[in-house]
Amino acid sequence: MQTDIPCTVMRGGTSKGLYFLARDLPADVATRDAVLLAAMGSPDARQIDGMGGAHPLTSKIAVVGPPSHPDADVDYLFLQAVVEEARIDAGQNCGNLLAGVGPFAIEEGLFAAQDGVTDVRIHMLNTRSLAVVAIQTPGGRVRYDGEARIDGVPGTAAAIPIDFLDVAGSSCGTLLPTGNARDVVDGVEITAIDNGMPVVVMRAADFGKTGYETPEALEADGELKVRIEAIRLRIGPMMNLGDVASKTVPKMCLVAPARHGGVICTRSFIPHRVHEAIGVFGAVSVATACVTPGSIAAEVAAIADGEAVRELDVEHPTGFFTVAMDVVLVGGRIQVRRSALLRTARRLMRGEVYVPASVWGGP
Ligand code: NQM
Repeated sequence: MQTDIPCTVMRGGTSKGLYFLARDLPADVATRDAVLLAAMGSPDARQIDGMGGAHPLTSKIAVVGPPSHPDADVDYLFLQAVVEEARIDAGQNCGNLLAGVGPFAIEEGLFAAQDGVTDVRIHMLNTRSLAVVAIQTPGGRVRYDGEARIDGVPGTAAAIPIDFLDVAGSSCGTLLPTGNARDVVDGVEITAIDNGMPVVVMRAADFGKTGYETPEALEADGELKVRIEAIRLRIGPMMNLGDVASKTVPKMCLVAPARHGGVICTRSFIPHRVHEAIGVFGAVSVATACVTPGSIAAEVAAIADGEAVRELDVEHPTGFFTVAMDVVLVGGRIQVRRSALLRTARRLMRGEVYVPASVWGGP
């Protein structure tokens, strides 16, 4: 016997995942997680018995429901189905799946679209923060095709601009969680920062790397991974994240001087696989580090000071990620007023996902 659960598969930015209405999943968290593991096929390196794509970026879940925040139109909970462990992680946000939340909410009748462009205010439950996404809705219907191109996704699609209002320190409590723009861990200078995603920025050169290696080459370097993981385990508690041994944060980012006209070049460990691009909030946090006086990223990026609003092109293995930042310096400390960026998304499939009735018998 199997239980069928309404489900939509969407590409959100450079990720792909299953989108559910909160009401279609079990309310009990342990049962919900068992259902989601079964739906994804975790734990298994190939996720062969489920919908997961055998990579963290294609083993993601969005749970969307009515708003629990007075300024929001919908709630969004991001859940990472860990590929090779029987674990659903709610400890991070995902700005890529976020891009699909507006279209999904409209398609599912959670939020009414208007003719033209519909702004959807999304309450991101993982970080208790707000995003505003602008969805193209000619005639009140979601439009997916368009001219916007994002690196890491073939072709073009309708632009989904995203504005973040209050993500600084949303996971760690404050933008610079150690209180410093620079710390030394295991003899390596690092910058720990959280502007929507806890990220540790480190010079690639300090690990004997150029920072321009392919993700595959970095993933194959066992010695490098051991050094980076040791730093992650040490810095995690200093970033107010507690023991991070079995958490997906902080992300570890090697940086090097930009090579293609951007401000900085990145290779992101998320935290064990290496990203083919860079996460949305990961890019926002690195871009913020670039304008934070005294940080490792600011030193490597070497951009001019003084402008309050600017667009920063963060280079990654498959292109650029452009982040618009509105920041001010107050008493030598940085304050983020707003960050914005562009994503696209596409509805790929809608139907029912089946899980064994022994996992959940249904509502
Ligand atoms: O940083 C990858 C991704 C992400 C998360 C990761 C994300 C983000 O590319 O906002 O989007 O760092 O786990 O989807």
